[in-house]
Amino acid sequence: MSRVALVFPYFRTRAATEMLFPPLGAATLAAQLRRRGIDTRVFDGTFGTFEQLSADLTTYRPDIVGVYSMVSLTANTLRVAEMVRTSLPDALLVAGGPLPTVFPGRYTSRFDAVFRGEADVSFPRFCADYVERGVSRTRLGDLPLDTYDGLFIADHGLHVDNPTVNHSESELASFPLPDRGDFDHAAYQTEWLQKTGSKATSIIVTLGCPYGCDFCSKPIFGSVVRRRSLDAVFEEIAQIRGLGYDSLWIADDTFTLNEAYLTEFCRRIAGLGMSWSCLSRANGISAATVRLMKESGCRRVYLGLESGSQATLDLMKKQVTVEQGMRAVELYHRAGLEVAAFFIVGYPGETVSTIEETFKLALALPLDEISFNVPMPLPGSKLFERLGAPDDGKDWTRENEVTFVFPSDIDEDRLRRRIDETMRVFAAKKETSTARG
Ligand code: B12
Repeated sequence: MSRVALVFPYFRTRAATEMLFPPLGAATLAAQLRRRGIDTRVFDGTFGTFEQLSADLTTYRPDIVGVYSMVSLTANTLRVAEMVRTSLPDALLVAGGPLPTVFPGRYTSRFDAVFRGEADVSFPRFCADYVERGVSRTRLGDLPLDTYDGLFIADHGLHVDNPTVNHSESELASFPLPDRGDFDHAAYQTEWLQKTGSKATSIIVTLGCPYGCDFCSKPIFGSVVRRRSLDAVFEEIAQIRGLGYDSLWIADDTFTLNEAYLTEFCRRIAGLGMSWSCLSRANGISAATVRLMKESGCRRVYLGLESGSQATLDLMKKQVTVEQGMRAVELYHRAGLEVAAFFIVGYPGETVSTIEETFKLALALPLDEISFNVPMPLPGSKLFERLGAPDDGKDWTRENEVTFVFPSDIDEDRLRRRIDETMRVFAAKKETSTARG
């Protein structure tokens, strides 16, 4: 029997900002592979160690090892690849996920193949063909390589660079639900219960984002928005509830974009005893919809307000105004929802005074949580194209640190001090308002 291993090479760091979710990409691919009758196991490193993962993987003896990667997982990805090469020399090594999608060439010296973009159909079909036809890793040319969407190979004398795909709504509706069977749900739930009092997990309901923010990269889902069938979504939610979760963290880029769809979602989730949170935008939401969100169990909305300076928002190509952001916060707050806001400070082109406008705004609004980041030139973003790769010795692996990975005129120490001060003032303000009840 042939076996496929899917590895999520993340080992929890216990950083204060850490949020733990089972990797949905691996769950999605596992469901598709199992539907094709392929013995598949997901190796989620989150609660274990590299050594444990290596031992478990070697014991499983997979024919194909697929590894998910993104900017913050680069070092771990390469470490897993080296380990597989040594312990399982015949296993086919395949990389996928956001960073391999943007920089497939960086992976070809360690991986036999890379899948770029949405791999729901292409990777499982490739695996099925590989095992059914008895192909080995040095004979990939025996497969119809030009038929797999997003496949990239530059090794063993082969050069394949197939276009990526964004699956249509009807294709998405025909896919199996993500298979969450291999995750340590007890560990995830304990973690969330301790931190927030509820047991949350992530779900993807809509794919894609039509906006073109300067700092954002949309490596997998791209710009074309697709909404999943709500029947499938609610079947998935029933499964999630069956696993013991009582809260959803909707990971969509733009969940609140379509009010009719959102309204129907609210109508169907109301009464399920499931709280939920999502990302929203500063524009395009009515007071009536916000009330419905609250009534249906929405607890918290995350807004990327980014800046208190219109000039900076324009630099970021946010396509919203500072006033729209303020109004959105008020709207959600008045409806009784918690509002969290993300801000970016130190954007290329910013001055000390525009940064101060952001701190001022963050303290003026009725927010429940705030966070400040310095810009991170994500591969695939316009910002990255302008700034290029990070400075030597600096990388993206540190989650949410105030460190510029590109040359900047902004005084990093001063900025860090101002962020700390603002966070302290915010915490004191929140304490006072809680005490007042
Ligand atoms: C949920 C999420 C998180 C969650 C949890 C992640 C988790 N445990 O899975 C949290 C909040 C913790 C998080 C944190 C961060 N995230 Co995040 N996150 C996302 C988000 C919104 C959705 C991911 C998801 O669940 N997708 C749904 C599944 C189904 O899609 P998928 O995983 O991409 O899988 C598909 C393909 O990639 C492919 N695939 C996946 N795995 C594999 C494996 C193989 C072998 C193959 C062949 C194919 C393949 O097939 C799948 C099906 O089509 C994405 C944005 C997005 N829309 O993709 C950003 C995203 C992945 N995050 C990103 C970033 C930068 C971060 C942070 C570094 C941010 C920060 N500054 O702290 C941290 C790093 C945390 C860490 N642990 O390392 C970037 C990555 C950019 C890049 N080029 O690498 C993204 C793309 C957002 C963006 N706009 O740039 N994130």
